[in-house]
Amino acid sequence: MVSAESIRAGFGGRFGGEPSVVVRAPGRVNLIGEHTDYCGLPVLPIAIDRATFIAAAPTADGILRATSAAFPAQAEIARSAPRHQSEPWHQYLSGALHELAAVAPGRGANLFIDGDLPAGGGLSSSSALTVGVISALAAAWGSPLEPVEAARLATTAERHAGAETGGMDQQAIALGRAGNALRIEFLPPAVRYVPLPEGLAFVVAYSGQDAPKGGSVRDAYNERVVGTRIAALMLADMLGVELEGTPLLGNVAGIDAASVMVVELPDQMAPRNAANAVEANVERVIQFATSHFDSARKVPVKRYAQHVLSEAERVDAAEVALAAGDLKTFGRLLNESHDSLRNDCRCSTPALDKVAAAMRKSGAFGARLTGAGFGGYAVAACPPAKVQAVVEAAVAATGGPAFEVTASDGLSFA
Ligand code: NG1
Repeated sequence: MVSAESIRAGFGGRFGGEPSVVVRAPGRVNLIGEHTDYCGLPVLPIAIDRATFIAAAPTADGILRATSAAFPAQAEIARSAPRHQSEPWHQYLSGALHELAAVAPGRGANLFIDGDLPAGGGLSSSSALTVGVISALAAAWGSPLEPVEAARLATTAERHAGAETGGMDQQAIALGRAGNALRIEFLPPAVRYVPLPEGLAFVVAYSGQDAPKGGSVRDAYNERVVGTRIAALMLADMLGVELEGTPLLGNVAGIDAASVMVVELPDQMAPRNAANAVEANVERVIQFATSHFDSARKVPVKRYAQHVLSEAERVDAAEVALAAGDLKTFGRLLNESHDSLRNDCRCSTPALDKVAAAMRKSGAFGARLTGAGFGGYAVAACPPAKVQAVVEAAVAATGGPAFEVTASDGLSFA
């Protein structure tokens, strides 16, 4: 088992001496509110009892050296030129260095990274790494950050790594609280803790397929970001609403007519055509990480918007169900979320469908894919007495791993 002691020993074995800082950055499981954060609409995740640990010590030579127990290839990145990493996990280190450029310039650091948080998609191992590294480096360089600030910098750092991430994962990791889910809002930013009722346990199960953000999944994810921005632009135009900056469905979701007008959206549209249609600058749709996106590429619009607007309503209903201890309703909402992700957002896979169905059948209140989808993990909500049966059903369906997770505290110094 990985602990603060084992990570200190690992650091000593690799670099010699003691780390000056050890950070624990937990993973997260999103209970409901999928593909909504980048639309400015709420999410309901928990931080979990699996984490990535980062041991750090400052050096004087301006080089970041990092070894991971889980990933190959030691990183050696000059602070003066942190870009262009070919190894996917090095991209997150490079993004972290970019965000910390103004902190103790010229200094370097040695990092040893280990943990029990599986990579593979859905449990936020990339964000745990990024939030943890930013927090560890800032502390090692004498400028410790508030967790919420580490989350903010990590969100931008991950966008530099190529996915136009919405910011849920980094905040859940930074601000998680044992026994609670977090309702995270973005327009305007706010976090509210939602106590989890008695009689509710969570199991996560691997689908058997990796969904790496550094590869093909990045493009599929960004396509959904672009499709929902086109939807926001078109809906605002139909409703006669002026949107500033990035068009987000969250800016129109509160308008009653929006959920009616959504059926009028085109099935598919290219960003360039959408911008022309409403006389907007196409840069508002394609920006930042998605700037590599081909503005002439047609993307689904209506069904992505239908998923997002219905999912935002399910987040509200799920919070009410948790407050009332109505776990049947909570489970039904998870199932409906999965169906919408499969049918409208189109980000499920046969393996995710299979493992979610197996967990439901074995006594879960409900089950759904968690995270971006395309592989990775599913989550089930179940009575504590059913945890074993749900784990066994999941392993039988896809080969596992599957295990219970509990809502835990966020980022901490160990
Ligand atoms: P995962 O697949 O867990 O990395 C991603 C995004 C989230 C959110 C979900 C979909 C990153 C780092 N995270 O989560 O912000 O948009 O997909 O709800 O890109």
